[in-house]
Amino acid sequence: MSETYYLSDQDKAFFYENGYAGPFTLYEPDKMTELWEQIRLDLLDTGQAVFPNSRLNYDRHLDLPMLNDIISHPRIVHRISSILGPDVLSWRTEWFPKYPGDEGTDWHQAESFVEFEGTEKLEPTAAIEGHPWELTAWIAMSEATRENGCMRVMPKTHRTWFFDEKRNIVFEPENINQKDYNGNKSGFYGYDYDKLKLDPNWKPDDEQAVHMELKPGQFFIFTSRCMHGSNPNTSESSVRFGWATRFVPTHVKVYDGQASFRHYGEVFPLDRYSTVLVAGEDTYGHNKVQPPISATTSA
Ligand SMILES: O=C(O)CCC(=O)C(=O)O
Ligand SMILES: [Fe+2]
Repeated sequence: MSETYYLSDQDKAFFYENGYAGPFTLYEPDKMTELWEQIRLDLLDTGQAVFPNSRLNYDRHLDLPMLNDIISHPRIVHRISSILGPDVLSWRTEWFPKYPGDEGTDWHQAESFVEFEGTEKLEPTAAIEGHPWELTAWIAMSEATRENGCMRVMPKTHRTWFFDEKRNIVFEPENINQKDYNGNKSGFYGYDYDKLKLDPNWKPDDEQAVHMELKPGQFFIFTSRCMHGSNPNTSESSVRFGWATRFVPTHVKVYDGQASFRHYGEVFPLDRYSTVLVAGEDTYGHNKVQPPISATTSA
């Protein structure tokens, strides 16, 4: 029988208590580093990309088999399924590079991913109170340390909203690397997440933050309701490459009734977009669903 990687009862209890779990290992550092060299090259060819003119490289798992192998890998899917249930869709993947000198990512919370413009990207149709219906596996393609901008999470914050993710705010790329946060630069890739604070005078208690230092090939999972962000990259020359892979159960409607969406000043037409069924089956029929494209790398 092939190996399984479902969360232990202890890991599940930790997740429900804290809003995140991990780190876990997808690939050993040497293997991840080798794969990453190839992935970086593959990313440059946007000929088959679903959003070919986007500098953001969203959803490249839809055209690059190596990335498809990752989002459908049992080491990720089993852990995600342990929380989201047996029927799981990958709905988005997103690159988060942080170069030396780059600001940290503002503390933030999300669930339906309004993302500052327009409306909900995700709408659950069978949500259970207290049970998350979206998860991210954030994978370190290169090492992530406190110095080069690793992610940080605020345990136990997933039960309380500190931000209104449904408020629309303006993309202001000229403000990148400008905002001071406790002596460091912070921002949200051209948005100011502080503008979404429910109480403008509230300040997160940074002392409670958990810093997710990861080796290449490690990942952690979290519900975006759990307040998270990242440190600035204060290193001399170390680039932090993170890949956020996002999942929902099949009962969630993705981009429902939307022909395109806007984000970071770009427009993303959805005519070639599809979710990918990474576990179980889709009995809801809410979304365009495709199976993972062919696997090419070994586990
Ligand atoms: O990588 C980062 O700095 C931010 C990532 C993030 O917020 C996410 O994956 O939801
Ligand atoms: Fe986030």
